[in-house]
Amino acid sequence: MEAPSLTNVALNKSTAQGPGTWSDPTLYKSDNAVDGIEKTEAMYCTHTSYANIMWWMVDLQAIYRIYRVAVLNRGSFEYRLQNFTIDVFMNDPRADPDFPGTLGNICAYRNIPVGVSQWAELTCDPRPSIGRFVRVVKTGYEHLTLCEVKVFSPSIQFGRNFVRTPNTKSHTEPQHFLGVFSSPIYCALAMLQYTELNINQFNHLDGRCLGSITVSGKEISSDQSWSLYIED
Ligand SMILES: [Ca+2]
Repeated sequence: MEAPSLTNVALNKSTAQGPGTWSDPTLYKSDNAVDGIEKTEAMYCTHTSYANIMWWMVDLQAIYRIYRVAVLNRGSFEYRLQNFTIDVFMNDPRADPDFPGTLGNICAYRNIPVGVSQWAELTCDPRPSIGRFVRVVKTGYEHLTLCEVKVFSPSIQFGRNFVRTPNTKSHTEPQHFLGVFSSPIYCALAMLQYTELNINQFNHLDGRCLGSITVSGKEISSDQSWSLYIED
């Protein structure tokens, strides 16, 4: 299966930043990073106040498989944009009482400073990160400023439909063991991290999750402990 074409799914989505917006909240607002304007003077950028943890976050309003994130640094005080992490959450992490001290699924970490008015491209490693909320976070009592943030994903994600066939096991090889999970939804999410896979099967008794590419009707059997999920 070829590499998917990626688009920026963060554009004009809803954003937030903390610990509050620096100085004038109407000027350095968090949505400056998703307005599509790639100017790097401070007034076009986000700008947090400072505390032990500074963060900026976008709600993609759907679950996406995120391959990489690009951030545009401002044209002055550029040294501030270093030692930051990009993490991804399925649900709004602000609901967690420990927020912003909670850590999501880490897409990437960048320790070296980003240059003046430069883009930094961070690839989610070792695999795409799956989630809805993408955060840029750093520690250390220093403002976080971002002039634009792009989140690259296949544009249609998790609008993908899977048709469940209960009491069915596929024996079509190869079957990739994806883990042991408590629910078929986690099995589906695990499968989506592998672009080449589009079929999964879940064992309701022991939680085993298997992924595959094709399914052959001849190699399906009735099995009460398994459900087969095939992309529609
Ligand atoms: Ca902008």
